[in-house]
Amino acid sequence: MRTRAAVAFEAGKPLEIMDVNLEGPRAGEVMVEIKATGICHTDEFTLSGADPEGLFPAILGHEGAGVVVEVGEGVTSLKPGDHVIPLYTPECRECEYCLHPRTNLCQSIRETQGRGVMPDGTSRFSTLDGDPILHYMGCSTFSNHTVLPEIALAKIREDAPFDKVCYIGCGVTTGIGAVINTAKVEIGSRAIVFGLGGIGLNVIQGLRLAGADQIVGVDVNPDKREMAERFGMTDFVNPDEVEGDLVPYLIDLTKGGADYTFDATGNVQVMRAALESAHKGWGESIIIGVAPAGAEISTRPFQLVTGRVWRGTAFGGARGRTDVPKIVDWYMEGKIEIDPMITHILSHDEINKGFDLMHAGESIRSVVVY
Ligand code: NAD
Ligand code: DAO
Ligand code: ZN
Ligand code: ZN
Repeated sequence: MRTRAAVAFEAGKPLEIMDVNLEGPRAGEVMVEIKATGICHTDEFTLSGADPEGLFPAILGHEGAGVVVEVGEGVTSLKPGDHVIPLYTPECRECEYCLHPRTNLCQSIRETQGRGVMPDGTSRFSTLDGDPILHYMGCSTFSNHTVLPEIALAKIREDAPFDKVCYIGCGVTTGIGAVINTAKVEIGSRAIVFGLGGIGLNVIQGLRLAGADQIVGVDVNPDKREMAERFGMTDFVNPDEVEGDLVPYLIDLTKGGADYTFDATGNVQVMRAALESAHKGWGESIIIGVAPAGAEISTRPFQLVTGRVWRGTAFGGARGRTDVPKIVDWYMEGKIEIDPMITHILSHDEINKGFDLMHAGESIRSVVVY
């Protein structure tokens, strides 16, 4: 079939909105009509060329929601008409990783997904001239229709609005999951969140949900303060306004260091500050941000010898097919909020504007509605 997609032909160039060919689903695959897609910082990371694994030409987008239109041979868990959220971290429920209780990093299709192809090693997308176009993070939600493996789709309730729950496909789950699944924050904890963007705000609402007593937000952009307060931030720190070093200031503010700190910036200096502002003896620092190609983190090993813990998290430690439908329920039941964070709604043709808004620091989440 033909569908309309925003294609990334080259790093650093705007996406081109065009008709492309999409082959139907093969065995174990599902075709989905995407109804809405969020533009995440990670799409920009790839488009800008900072992603060492970035491939072109490709159809980017990994945060979306839509409806199943066709299922391939052997697909048993989904049928046409089902509402779904694509998963860039699949859940096969069979591989060594899925069976291990301490990770969500299903590896069953990791190698082919990383090469921008389906598990059989081929792409379903091509230009109208027949040149192949690659998939992205196994999702390619910047296309009106896409094909994914069955294990990379979470079935969700049908009354959930696509233009809101698409954000659960990455930002919401990553932020809330980092608190609940990775850090396992306890009631009464003190926490610091570095970076109050689309991920950091969800860390903040996760901390509120977990019952944290003190939630410090750190951002160089003072415009992020208001929204973060709305989601539960108790103290705001702009590093540019702190006299002297940031880390001792934060340790003082949290009465000895935070029980949990989170990096949601992708900046390696910030990651170091996050680790070092965690409490001596027990503080844990969780890296969420994705750093540019070749970047390295550093600290004095004594920081770890004296009891601080450095961790990372992908997709908030969530097992997508199991956890994403539950997070959709939390949203529908009013336990979590999404609407205020969706600051811009765009048409498919306006998708590049979403990247401009992100660069300007003017959006939290731009959502493209098809
Ligand atoms: P964003 O651009 O919306 O937010 C980043 C925020 O950090 C901005 O508000 C910015 O002002 C702030 N910031 C930048 N430099 C800072 C500094 N030196 N000190 C304090 N604040 C600073 O980005 P986002 O969508 O929230 O994503 C954040 C990071 O998370 C990115 O690196 C993204 O790639 C990554 N990410 C990781 C996962 C995962 O599974 N681990 C998933 C999605 C996104
Ligand atoms: O299993 O080796 C692996 C990699 C899994 C990819 C996880 C990516 C998480 C960070 C990227 C941010 C996605 C928006
Ligand atoms: Zn994302
Ligand atoms: Zn698996």
